[in-house]
Amino acid sequence: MAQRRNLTAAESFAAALARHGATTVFGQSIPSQIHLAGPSFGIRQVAYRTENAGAAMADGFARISGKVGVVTAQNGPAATLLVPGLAEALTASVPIVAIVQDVARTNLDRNAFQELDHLDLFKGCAKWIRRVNTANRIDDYVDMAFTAAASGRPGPAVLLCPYDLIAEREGPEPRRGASLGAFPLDRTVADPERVARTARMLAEAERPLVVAGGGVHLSGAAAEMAALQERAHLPVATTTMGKGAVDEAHPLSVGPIGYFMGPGGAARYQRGLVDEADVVLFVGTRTNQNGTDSWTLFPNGARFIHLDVDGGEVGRNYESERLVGDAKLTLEALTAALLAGDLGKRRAARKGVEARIAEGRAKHRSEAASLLASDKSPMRPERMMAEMAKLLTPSSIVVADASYASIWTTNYLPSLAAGMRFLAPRGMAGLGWGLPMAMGARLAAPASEVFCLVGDGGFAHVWSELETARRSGIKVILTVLNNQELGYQKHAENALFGAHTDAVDFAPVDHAAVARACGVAGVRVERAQDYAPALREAMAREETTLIDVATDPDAFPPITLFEGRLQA
Ligand SMILES: Cc1ncc(C[n+]2csc(CCOP(=O)(O)OP(=O)(O)O)c2C)c(N)n1
Ligand SMILES: [Mg+2]
Repeated sequence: MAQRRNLTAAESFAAALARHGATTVFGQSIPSQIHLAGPSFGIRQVAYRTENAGAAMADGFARISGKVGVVTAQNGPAATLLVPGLAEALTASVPIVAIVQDVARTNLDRNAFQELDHLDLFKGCAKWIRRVNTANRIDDYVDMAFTAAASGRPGPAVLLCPYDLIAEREGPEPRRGASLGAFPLDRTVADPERVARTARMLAEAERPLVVAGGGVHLSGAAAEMAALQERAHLPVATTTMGKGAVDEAHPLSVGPIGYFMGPGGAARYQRGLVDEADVVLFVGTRTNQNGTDSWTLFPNGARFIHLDVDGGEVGRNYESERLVGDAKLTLEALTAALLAGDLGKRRAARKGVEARIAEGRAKHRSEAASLLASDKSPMRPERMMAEMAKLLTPSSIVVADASYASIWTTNYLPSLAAGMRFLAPRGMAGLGWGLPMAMGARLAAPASEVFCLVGDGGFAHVWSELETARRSGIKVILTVLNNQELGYQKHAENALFGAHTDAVDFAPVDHAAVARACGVAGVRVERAQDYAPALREAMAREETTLIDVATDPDAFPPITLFEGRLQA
């Protein structure tokens, strides 16, 4: 620790970040003095190539570490490139503090170099945006930023730092001592009277269903979700963001539900449980379009209970009994209330529900069997998932980019334990997050094997970060699903309009060669039987490996929109 006397302004900043537990900051040198001061305060800079990717790295780091992600950027054009990543974090409720340099206070509003109204810029994609205007308030503002990011519904906070302020030779004495960098910062439990009432609703229901969203992971509530499932005998489905909330081998796990319950979908034959539910408990989900298959999934006559930390989300799309609070504490209270009451009905129903789920799983397995074992070349993604599934352990982390990659992983890779992590940029479903999010995840969990799957279109947004992985010693096992097209775009156009534009097909790209050019291992896979050995070799390496797999351009994931419109 540096001396606590005579700090420069930049050192005061670094000291405040360190106090909140920041040890890894994603940046590209700027604000330079803060990064120069960082190492004396135990802070490592991981230097991204583009700000887009830096924000996604901070996001992946936060999702896995349970700590607020920190990213820095220069004013103007660099700041604008943070917007996509912060938009994802805002929508997916991931806490990030973005420290953005601003022009010198004396140069405000006189067309200074790369001057931009950052307060306006970030309005649509951050929870909180402020400029620190005097050095002696640095502690106050850094603490406000972390508090905004990590309290309530987590999300991004932006702190603007004038160039001249950071350069001040004399910073303030540190005057705050709290550490606010872990989330959830505050846990509150929902109103006990409502907990008791909703416990009765679940106990007395004919066909109850629980839907676990990403909020379960944000709250660190997987153990409590598993306890509710097992002890109250309740079937649990998950959203894409909630995948991993329960062990999918548990006899009461329904699997992933949403807009991918068409042919081949993992939970296609569980639809009855969803369509016939009379009481639905949502936990930490936005009830968004994809998660509810455009709000078609649950019956009109059902009664809903919605547990969320953000009261504004409760009842947004389904009028609900309100449970506003932290998922972990409130699930614990709900399970206790259920156990204190009469669970006879649930116990009696359990065998039947389990049998129904088992039957649905068996149907899915037989429907998917030939694709899971397909020797076809170019390779079927289902076979890729079958091979990868054999190599996963509960501590593995799977990261998928937007588009088909996140649908293949959600439907065809198993959650092996409550709390296993599957990351995907489902806040915005923006292309390009996969690799940088995986890199952030690996930095947060260096002992976990991180498997990342990306489409060739999405990956093209972030090729440059392969060099970052190499330079910064970050290992991920990256598979590119190289179907040589913007698959989702092309297939959706075909399904909706019967034709596609000329934007959706690519010239061939050798991604393995791109990887080797950046100094990481690159392997090309043309035949199905070569994928598993390539994965195993990648696991044995210390460094990042890119596996470029030639995949079937006509492999359609189980998106319900495609049903009856596209022929495989
Ligand atoms: C930043 C961004 N741009 C455009 C889109 C629209 N979009 C959604 S899926 C998709 C195709 C993605 O292609 P690729 O990454 O190769 O994956 P594939 O569907 O082929 O597996 C596009 C263009 C988006 N989601 N995000
Ligand atoms: Mg593609």
